[in-house]
Amino acid sequence: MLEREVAKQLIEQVNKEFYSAYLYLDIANYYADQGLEGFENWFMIQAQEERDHALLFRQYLLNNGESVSFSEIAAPSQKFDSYRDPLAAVLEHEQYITSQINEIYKTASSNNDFRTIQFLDWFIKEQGEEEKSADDNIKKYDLFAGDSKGLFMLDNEMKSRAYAAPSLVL
Ligand code: OFO
Repeated sequence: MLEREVAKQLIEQVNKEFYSAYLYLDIANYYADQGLEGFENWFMIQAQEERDHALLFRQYLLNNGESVSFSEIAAPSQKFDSYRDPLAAVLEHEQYITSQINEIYKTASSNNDFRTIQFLDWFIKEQGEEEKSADDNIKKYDLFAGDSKGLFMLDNEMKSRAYAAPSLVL
């Protein structure tokens, strides 16, 4: 069993990770509507990674004797006015998720919950990578997508992203 506050925050994080998956599927829908299949692919894979994250939090809770119940996942509500808008929204969202994981880390630290700290280490690193890739996407868009040829090439590059299962195994 885990400390109540640690368990509570971990369960909330399951929902936040599923929301991230939902948000990225919504963004994939947007790009699909625009005919940008590479961007769609990139976000379909990102959504899959977020689902993996949710399931890792779920498994960690179960492994520690906690029961998990799911709560409602909010509908993503953003409307996008340009191809760039979702990329900026993603960076902001990932920074928010980083802050949430840091909050769980703080609670685990103040409870001397070294097991949860060790579990969260993977997510701390993962968030660093996700913030970087979100920022890279914005930079690439700003550098290369100024005309339709550049956008076409960037879309092709996004198409090459392939799914890889998380390196964390519980
Ligand atoms: Fe789950 O890593 Fe992004 O949000």
